[in-house]
Amino acid sequence: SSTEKELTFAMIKPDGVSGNYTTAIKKIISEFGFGITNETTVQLDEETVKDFYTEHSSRSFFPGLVRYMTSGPVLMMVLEKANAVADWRALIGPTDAQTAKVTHPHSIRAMCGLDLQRNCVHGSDSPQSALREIAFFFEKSSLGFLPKHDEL
Ligand code: DGI
Repeated sequence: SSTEKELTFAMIKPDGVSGNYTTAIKKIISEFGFGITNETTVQLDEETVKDFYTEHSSRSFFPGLVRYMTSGPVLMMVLEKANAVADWRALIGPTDAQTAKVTHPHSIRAMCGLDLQRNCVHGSDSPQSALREIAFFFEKSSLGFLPKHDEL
């Protein structure tokens, strides 16, 4: 690992936003030394979610995933710190929130996730994914990253 700052893409999913976990999650983000360089709240549409999760398009859970991710607003954030990608993944815990409650009880998904699908938060799984996901949702400009989607 390096002391060089790194960016990752984080999202509080619809159940996290509607369950009022935003403040608690942002407190964890700040306590663990991440800077939030950009954030925007949006209502994702079906097409955007299908595009974002295109690697899962042939899976049986895909329609449910799209329905869930469009069920309410999400909060998207660009996080910055050394080792941001791996450190954010470690903080959110395993994909299945039920597993997280057993194996990673202090993780964010253990705190606010419900199950394998409704797991409350997203984090990029590699530095390459992080750059792709940030570019997918944010436009780089002289002002920094600007959201590509209409803000709420
Ligand atoms: O990177 P993660 O979000 O931890 O996991 P992923 O990239 O493998 O999957 C993306 C999302 O798709 C995940 O957060 C929840 C959903 N998902 C993945 N595998 C399953 C799933 N949903 C259901 N219902 N069943 C699955 O097997």
